[in-house]
Amino acid sequence: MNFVEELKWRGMVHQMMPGTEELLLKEQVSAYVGIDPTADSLHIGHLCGVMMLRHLQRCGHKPIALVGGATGMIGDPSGKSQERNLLNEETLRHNVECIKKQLAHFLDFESDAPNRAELVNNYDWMKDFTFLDFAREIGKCITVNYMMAKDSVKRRLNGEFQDGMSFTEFTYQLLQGYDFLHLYQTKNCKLQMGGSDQWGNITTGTELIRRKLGGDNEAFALTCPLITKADGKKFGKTEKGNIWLDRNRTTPYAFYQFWLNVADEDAERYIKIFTSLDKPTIDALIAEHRQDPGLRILQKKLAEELTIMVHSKEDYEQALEASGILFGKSTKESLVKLDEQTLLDVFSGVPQFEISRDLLKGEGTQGRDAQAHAGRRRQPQQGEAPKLRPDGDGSRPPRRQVPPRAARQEEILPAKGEKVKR
Ligand code: 383
Repeated sequence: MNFVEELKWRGMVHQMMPGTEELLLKEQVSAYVGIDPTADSLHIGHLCGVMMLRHLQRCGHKPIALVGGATGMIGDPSGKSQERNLLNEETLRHNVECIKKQLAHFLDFESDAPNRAELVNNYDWMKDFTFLDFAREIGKCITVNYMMAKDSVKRRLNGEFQDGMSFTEFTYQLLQGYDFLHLYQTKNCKLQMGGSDQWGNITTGTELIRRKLGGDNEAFALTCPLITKADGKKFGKTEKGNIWLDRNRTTPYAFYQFWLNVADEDAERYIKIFTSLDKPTIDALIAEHRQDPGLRILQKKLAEELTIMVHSKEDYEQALEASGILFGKSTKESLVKLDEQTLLDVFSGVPQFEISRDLLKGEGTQGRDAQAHAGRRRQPQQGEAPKLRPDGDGSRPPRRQVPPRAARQEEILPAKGEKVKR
């Protein structure tokens, strides 16, 4: 499989250095993508870089995932209009470990295949590099003029805010550049990839390799477009914030729902980028979807593939079942299986009221009385507007009658905030 061809039909090539395609056709190439440990979980904005590595491996090349234990201590100014606060070392160490675990979901790090993925941490080679050595060996190869011409720097100097940039952040591109040089020398890694925001940093690396090692040493760069949304809003965000890969931050149910709710136009783009389904399969899905977009064939497939890849088959099945709850399609058994957060996610945006357990169970209490006695009716809060959860037929959840009797013990979900299905 031709990697560049594969990326092109998936709409995943933004910029590419001349010669990149030829190199990939000529030999098995080691290529890397870097991720800074700014949080203890990846979010779906990171997935484009991760998917580039995944497609690379499927095409027979060798992926290297770099976790930026060192660069995370500095903070990449690319795309940022303001100086960032530094994270403390303990947080960074914790984040590195969490991200490492997540990456194992996407790439084969275990097999004996020659293109088995590798995981590296730039802290390992940066920690003993002294400032003086760095300034003499690396800083000397690149001019300040060259560094100042990068967008990430220019934006701070001439941009709207013009609030400048610390020397710390200014050095970032050189640190990332040095990683590329290091991986080029130690792992014969000739290609660095990333989102389009990384082009400047990646090319500082290819330039450093050329200047440090001489003109015969060529390294390459390939970036994918930053993911956008058809309505112009930011990709990967909901009212509640980022969509994370960690289930404690974003439940598999909320994750599943996110993909299920993307616009038709976006679904066509995302299914190519974020799944490994091949072209004939995707083309057929798109054709089928266009015949009756109301069936949401693409969104359902996208949500299924992503939930299984990031979480698991069981999580997908649970999310599917939970999605049926508001449509009266689920059983009591499936309700009881839900964890508390998923239950809350399912009901977010649905009008709620508070009621004491005693009143709910009370002898002779009628459901309607219970509702009348209920304290404050809890209206959806800001950002919790009732949402239509597509379940395929596009209909609203049917309105159900309140049962005119007290709730039986087994109908009260244990330790789950006492939610009952009415
Ligand atoms: C650090 C050291 C390297 C090479 C890269 C890095 C990290 C890089 C960066 N990347 C972003 C991040 O970590 O900041 N300087 O959040 C994001 N990536 C990927 C992709 C993306 C970029 O991890 O465009 C989105 O996810 O490149 O913003 O030697």
